[in-house]
Amino acid sequence: MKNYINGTWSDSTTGRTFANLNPANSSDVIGMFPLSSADDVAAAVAAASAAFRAWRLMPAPKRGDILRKAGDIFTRRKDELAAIMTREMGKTLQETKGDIQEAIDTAYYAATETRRLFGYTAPSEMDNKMNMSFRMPIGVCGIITAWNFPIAVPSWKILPALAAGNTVVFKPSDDSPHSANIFAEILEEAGLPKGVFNVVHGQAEAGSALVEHPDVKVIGFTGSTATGNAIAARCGALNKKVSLEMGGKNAQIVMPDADMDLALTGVLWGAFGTTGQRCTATSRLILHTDIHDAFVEELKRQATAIVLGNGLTNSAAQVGPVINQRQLDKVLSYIDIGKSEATCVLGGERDTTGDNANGYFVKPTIFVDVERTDRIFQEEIFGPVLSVVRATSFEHALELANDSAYGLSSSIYTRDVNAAFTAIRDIEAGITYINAPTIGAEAHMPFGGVKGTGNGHREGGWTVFDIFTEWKTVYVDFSGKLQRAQIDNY
Ligand code: UN1
Repeated sequence: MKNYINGTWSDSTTGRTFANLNPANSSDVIGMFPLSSADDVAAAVAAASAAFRAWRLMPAPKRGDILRKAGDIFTRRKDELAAIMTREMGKTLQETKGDIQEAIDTAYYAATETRRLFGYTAPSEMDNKMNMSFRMPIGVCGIITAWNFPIAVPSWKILPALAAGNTVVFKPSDDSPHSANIFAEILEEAGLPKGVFNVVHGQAEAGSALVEHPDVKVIGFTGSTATGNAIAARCGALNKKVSLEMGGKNAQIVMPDADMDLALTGVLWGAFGTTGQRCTATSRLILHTDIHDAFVEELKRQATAIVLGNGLTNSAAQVGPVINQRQLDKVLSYIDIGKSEATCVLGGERDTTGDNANGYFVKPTIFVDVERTDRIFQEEIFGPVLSVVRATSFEHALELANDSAYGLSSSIYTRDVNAAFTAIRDIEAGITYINAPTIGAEAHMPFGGVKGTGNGHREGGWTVFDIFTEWKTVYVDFSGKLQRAQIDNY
């Protein structure tokens, strides 16, 4: 399988490749992909720079027509692409279909926004003069993303970037390269001109070449906090715009007046859906002391019944594997840390039974008696591991929720309207759910987090255009004479 540069499928000039493995069965090799170098990145950036000249001038609603068509093709290829995605990154078919639906929603939303992309007008302080402003495309955007949402998360960045008139070089995760190639096929079939969208596969070498390239004007990144911060430091030095979407340590609070069954289904989905591998996953559960013991008992009972398995071959599977050996090692080492810090009441080990023997499966794991200073309370694990803490009051619950370096998503289950609104106001997170789990963001709403999660940008919704456009301010003076601002009018 190949890179996609200037509308052509090509190997890396290095001739080197990497293997894409099925995490549910590591002996299943999906394909070899190019391990690209700075030269390959440069070829893609050259194509994107050349394509920008015409693409930026195409009327925005015409660009929107292509994106709408891409949405139609994603819809047509949804089942086929879901199977490809499940095979390469492990979540169940139901979830991979949801991932693609998020891209479909984004495509239609971005297409519609091409008829809006509103600017502002404002009165001038002078006679016979008008002031207005327009959103302008920036140029070549470098997009670097993770594997846990191989289509949805790239779509949040790529489709609005294209809608606004930019061109794109996409460096997908080396754990989900096949999905990225389908993304390219779909945009090509939708009629995107050559060079407007390019895919360069690889690892850190390709990613950093993209960040460093002088003709790449914006970087949109989703991934680990360590990598994101390193990218931001380089972008700072190079004076490049950068949008970061990084880690989370999201908390669900359950108050004694909550609907307990609802709160249970919420945490089961939030903590163990996508094998806990969402940046929005529920990794901390804050239980009010009055309901703590009963809730933990019922949670344990229901989590025990979760079926782990290969989403392609086991139709009963509810939770898939973690993504690769490295992540398996990381999750298991956090479980060891957890066992030294707190009490493991469920799971706490790898699952190698039956068909899961060759996959990276980890049993849903729950720790109780977790303290706020524990590493499993503070650090992002990105696996099916839930840390439960006890809160003695509502105020204490909020304090625990906010005791985090991250601030992406959050949730509270309560029937008390005052508590709900106080939580909306006081939880330090980009997203707060009331009586719903920490996962489930919709494509047309701003998505992102505060504190260590991001750098002030929001993908999704109308806010994504703040990342992928620059403002042009225009003054039209029709007075026929020199009018000196701030001088002649006062
Ligand atoms: C991510 O984990 O990077 O809200 C994105 C959600 C999904 C998106 C998650 N719609 O959980």
